[in-house]
Amino acid sequence: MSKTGTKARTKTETKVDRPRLHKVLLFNDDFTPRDFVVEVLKAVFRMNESQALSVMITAHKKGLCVVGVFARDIAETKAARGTEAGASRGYPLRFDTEPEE
Ligand code: TYC
Repeated sequence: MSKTGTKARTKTETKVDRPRLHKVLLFNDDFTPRDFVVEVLKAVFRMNESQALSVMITAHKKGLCVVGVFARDIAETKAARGTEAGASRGYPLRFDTEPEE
């Protein structure tokens, strides 16, 4: 017991880190048709027309756009499906993933 009458206690906590979420990024290019980008966003990311248009236009104007945030394996699968959809038609469309801070 200290002079103040308080007793030192030791509390043991086990902290479990939540798995980090990953962003899916869409990159602009000069060749993939806008309509095709919109169709891929709707098919792979289950976006409606106006969401897909807005993401496509942002990537087109700014160079890239965050499409969404997902658990790592989901993000990687969606990015690969989007990139493959473009490649299957000969377009350089590119999606990639990045861990969230
Ligand atoms: N820049 C392309 C064009 O003008 C359209 C486009 C938009 C391509 C977004 C990729 O991520 C992209 N046809």
